[in-house]
Amino acid sequence: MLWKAQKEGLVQFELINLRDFGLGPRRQVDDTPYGGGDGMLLMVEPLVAAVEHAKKRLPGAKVILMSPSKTVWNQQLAAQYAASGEDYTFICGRYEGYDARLEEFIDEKISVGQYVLTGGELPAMTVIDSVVRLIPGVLGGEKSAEIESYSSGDNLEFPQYTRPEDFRGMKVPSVLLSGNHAEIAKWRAQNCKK
Ligand code: 4G4
Repeated sequence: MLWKAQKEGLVQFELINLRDFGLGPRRQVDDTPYGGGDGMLLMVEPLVAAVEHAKKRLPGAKVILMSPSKTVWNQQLAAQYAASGEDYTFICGRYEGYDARLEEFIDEKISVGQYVLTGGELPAMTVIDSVVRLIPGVLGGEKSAEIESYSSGDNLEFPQYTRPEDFRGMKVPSVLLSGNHAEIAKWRAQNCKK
């Protein structure tokens, strides 16, 4: 869907490879932490060079760091981002983290949940997917009301069925086959999962 949305000019993605901003002949992007400790950190120079490159491409873009803490992503934020018309740059961390001086170059930190992953790429993809599907025209023929039912927080989700009418004796509620739209709406209101 994201690929199709870009082809249709509804959204535009650009990938920046941190390695292109690495230091020295080995294009180094990571180093050991001062004061000791396990593992490696992303160095501030390549990170800031990459952010500044992104800023040249999109001067007004908000810079978001995907991180295991702070603000947790939700449907309300997805709706805000989708409606904002702003550009966004997502920084995806790796290793054990990043040099703290990167913070100066970040507008917001966002987490997709209270768990740690090896990199920020999947969180960034999650955020991007949740925003792009809300851009008008991305999901063919979808109504804004359907979007609202999720973003209102109280999930107005009702059970849905498609063919067959009878699966191993489990039947589709007959009201849904009745064609009576008032009755169907009533049934759906009464059967919200909540
Ligand atoms: C920044 C600092 C996001 C980014 C440290 C990123 C989980 C989430 C990372 C790290 C992430 C989330 C490698 C610990 C990358 N993990 N929940 N990992 N680590 O959104």
